[in-house]
Amino acid sequence: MSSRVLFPLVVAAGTFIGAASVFAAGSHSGGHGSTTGFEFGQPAAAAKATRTVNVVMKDNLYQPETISVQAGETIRFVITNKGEFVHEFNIGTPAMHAKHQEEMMMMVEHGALEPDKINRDKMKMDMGNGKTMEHNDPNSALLEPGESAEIVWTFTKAGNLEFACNVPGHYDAGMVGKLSIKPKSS
Ligand SMILES: [Cu+2]
Repeated sequence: MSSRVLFPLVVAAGTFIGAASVFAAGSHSGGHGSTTGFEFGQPAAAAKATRTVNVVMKDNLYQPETISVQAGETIRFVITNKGEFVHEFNIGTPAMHAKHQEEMMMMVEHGALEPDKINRDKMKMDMGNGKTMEHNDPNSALLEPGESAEIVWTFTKAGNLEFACNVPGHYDAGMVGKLSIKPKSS
């Protein structure tokens, strides 16, 4: 099945989610808790990176599908969107991704996110509560076709995370990979 069809279908389904309840859950820029409140680590300066991991995004998959790091490592992820649609590389727990998917649905409903285009001006619009839909989470890169970005991240503790694309429909279509953080070797 063509993934070209999937996106509009999912958007139509999303209209059943009341916009008011989505706003109540917090705006996109403020909805993740504080940007420093990640349990599994924090963003770091590029100079601190000890290893580079290249990630290619396509419609709708990642290459590679699994990434393994060690607690204590600082990884420079170089992410490139080689697909025909907007894709995201977002590091988080399954619960974080579920919440982010609601926020992304709101971005679609407000015209900030189209299948192959990010309307960055619309994301900066004040939603009436002093918050915007701006996508500036340090654990995420949201990219149009052909774009690249880097995330430098220090992983502080062992555990299992996912890197995922929370553009509506993509996670469910399988655009999610395993990110395992092994205990620090002593
Ligand atoms: Cu995607």
